[in-house]
Amino acid sequence: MALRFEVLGRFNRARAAQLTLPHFVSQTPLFMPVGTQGTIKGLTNDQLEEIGCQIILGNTYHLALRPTSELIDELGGLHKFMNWPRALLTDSGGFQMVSLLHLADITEKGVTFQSPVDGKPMLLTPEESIQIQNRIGADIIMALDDVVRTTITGPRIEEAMYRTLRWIDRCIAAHKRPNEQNLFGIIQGGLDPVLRDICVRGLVERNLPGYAIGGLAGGEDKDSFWRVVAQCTAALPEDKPRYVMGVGYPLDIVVCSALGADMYDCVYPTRTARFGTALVPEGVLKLKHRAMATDTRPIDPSCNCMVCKKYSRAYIHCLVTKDAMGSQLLSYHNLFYMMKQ
Ligand code: PRF
Ligand code: ZN
Repeated sequence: MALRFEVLGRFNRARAAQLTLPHFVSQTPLFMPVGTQGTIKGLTNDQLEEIGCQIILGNTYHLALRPTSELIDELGGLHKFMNWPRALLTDSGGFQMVSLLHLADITEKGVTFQSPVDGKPMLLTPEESIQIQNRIGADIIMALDDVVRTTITGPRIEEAMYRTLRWIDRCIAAHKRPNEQNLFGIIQGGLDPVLRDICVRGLVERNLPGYAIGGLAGGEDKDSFWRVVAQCTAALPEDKPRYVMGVGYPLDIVVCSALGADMYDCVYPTRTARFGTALVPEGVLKLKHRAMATDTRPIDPSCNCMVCKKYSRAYIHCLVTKDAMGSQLLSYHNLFYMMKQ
C-alpha cells in the first residue's frame, strides 16, 4: 500500500484525518479540483498551491487521447510533465466516456466507444485502464466500473454492480505499481441498499487502500443520495479513506463529511466560474447581473483570497463576458472557497 491514513479527530461519524500519499501529506476532508488536459482551466500550478489544493484530478480519458499515456510515461509521468509537485488522482475513464459521449456501450470485456479523433470503435478494458493509469503515474488510481444513472431502475443496476465487482479483480491483477500507486475500488448499486451492501462487502474483502462511492450526483433526490452515502460509510473500514465521486456542491460536501466521507471532486466550482457565478456563504453570486456593474464591494467581503482582496464586483462584471481573466479570477475565488471548507 502506498498510503497512510491516520484519523486525528472524530465528531460523531465525521472525522478529520491525515492522508499521506507518495507526493503529498494532505488533510481530510478535502476537495479535489478537476483538471482536463493536465491543467485546472485558467489557473497556474503556483496559484493552485497558493489556494491550498492538495490533490488534483487528471483526466485519464483526455490524457490518453492527447498527448497519450505512452508519451506521458516517456516524459517521466504526469507529475513531471505538468510540473505538479503535490498529489494527483486519475479516474478510470469509463465514466467520462459514458457521460461525455453517450455513444459508449458496455460489455463484459469493457467500455466500447467511438474515438472522438477518428470515429473508429475503441475498447477500454479494466486491464487497459489500469495500464494507462500506471503510465500516467498518479498517487491514486481508480478501478474501471460499470456506471449507470441512479435514476434508472431494474436489472441493469444489478448487472452493473456485479460487473463492477468482477472488474475489480481484473484491475487488481493488472495493477503493476502497487507500491507507488493506490488503487481505489468503487461502490456501485444505484439506490438499492441490498445491492450497495453486496458491493461494499465485496470490495472490503479485497482490502484495497481506499474506497469510493460511485454512481451518485446523477439527478437523484438528496434524501436518496445521502442515504446511500450513510449506508456505505457505515460499512467501510474506519482506517481507509472514503471518496464520494463527482460531489459536489458545498452543502453536499458538508453533509457527506458529517456522514463520515473524506474526499470529493467536482467540476462545479470551476465550471460555474466560467458561467460567471461565484460561490459565497449565502449561496451564489451571479457576476453577469446588471446590478454588479456599479458594485464596488469584493465578491465576498469575508473572503481572504487574492481576488477578494484586490478586485471589485464591478471590475469582474466588466471582464466576465469579455475576457478570459474574468473566469480565471472567479475560478480562483471559487476554489479558494472550496478549499477553506
Ligand atoms: N464512477 C467513476 N467516476 C465517476 C463516478 C462514478 O460513479 C461519478 C459519480 N457520478 C463521478 N465520477 N469511475
Ligand atoms: Zn475570494
